[in-house]
Amino acid sequence: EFDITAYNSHESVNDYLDELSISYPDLVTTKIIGYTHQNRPIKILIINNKKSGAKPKVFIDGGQHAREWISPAVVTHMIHQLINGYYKEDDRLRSLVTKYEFHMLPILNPDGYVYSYSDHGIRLWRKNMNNVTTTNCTGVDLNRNWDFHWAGRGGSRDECSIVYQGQSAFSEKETKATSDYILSYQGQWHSYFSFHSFGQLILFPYSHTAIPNPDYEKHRSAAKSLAAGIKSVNNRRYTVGAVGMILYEASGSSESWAYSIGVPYSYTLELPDLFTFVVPTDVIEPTANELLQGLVEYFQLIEEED
Ligand code: 0X9
Ligand code: ZN
Repeated sequence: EFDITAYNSHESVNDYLDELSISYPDLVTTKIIGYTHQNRPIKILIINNKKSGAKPKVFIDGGQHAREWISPAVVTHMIHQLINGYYKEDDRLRSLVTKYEFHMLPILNPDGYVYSYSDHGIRLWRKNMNNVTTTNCTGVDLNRNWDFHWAGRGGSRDECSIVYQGQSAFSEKETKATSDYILSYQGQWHSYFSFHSFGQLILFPYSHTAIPNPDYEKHRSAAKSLAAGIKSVNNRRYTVGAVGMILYEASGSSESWAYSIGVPYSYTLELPDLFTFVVPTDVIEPTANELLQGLVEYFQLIEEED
């Protein structure tokens, strides 16, 4: 049922992750890090070749926003390629897997994804599916619910808004489970990436203000090599910048929270820009290829600088 070239259901993505862990027990493990409001498992996959000892950890999530299907599809495709590349002795990918430990969460917002994916749902649904109060409006914008400048500019207190921030920081099971997981390895992270769509942007903190963060230059030069690696594959251009400076203020978003708890490099990526959330499936594989080459050059640059 699972098809790596297509948009898959939440269940078949999770089944695929489990199959990988069964096929490659020395390299891959999966873990349920929590359950959603509608009781769906939030599943993460870890790629770790245990032979080479403790490695810097890299976290990649997708699907915070339900309608941005390209994001979970690309995270899943990257999982597929990293594992295959490792066993096929593709030097580029093998060295990534040997040097770094990848924690990949393709669908951070399962309830929203299932609703967007269902014939009975709304394709352009963004939020999760939590009924916070008794009004008829459903859902919290998970990327306004993280505990860093929560309820600042760019979120909303209005439950009916598409950027509703929730009743308190980490009020939502999805953000709580993911942040607890990240905190359980605090100090061990090298990078955090959150994949969204759309806009072809590589965004870094801060997001609550246009004031540059203390690591602005580091973040910018690493982002530039990520963009250069991406561009080298299909000539697709990503714009690089701090969220609050080049996009709009979005307080309570994940990449600035990750930076605030000590993840040295933290980014939100807006994937290819076709001016819609409904992206043809033939964009999945090239996007994953581009991002992997981007990561190769990104890690190279950081290794050289350190
Ligand atoms: O508004 C968002 O959450 C993201 N854009 S999207 O169209 N995918 O919804 C941008 C988030 C960028 N990061 C921060 N603002 N921190
Ligand atoms: Zn998004």
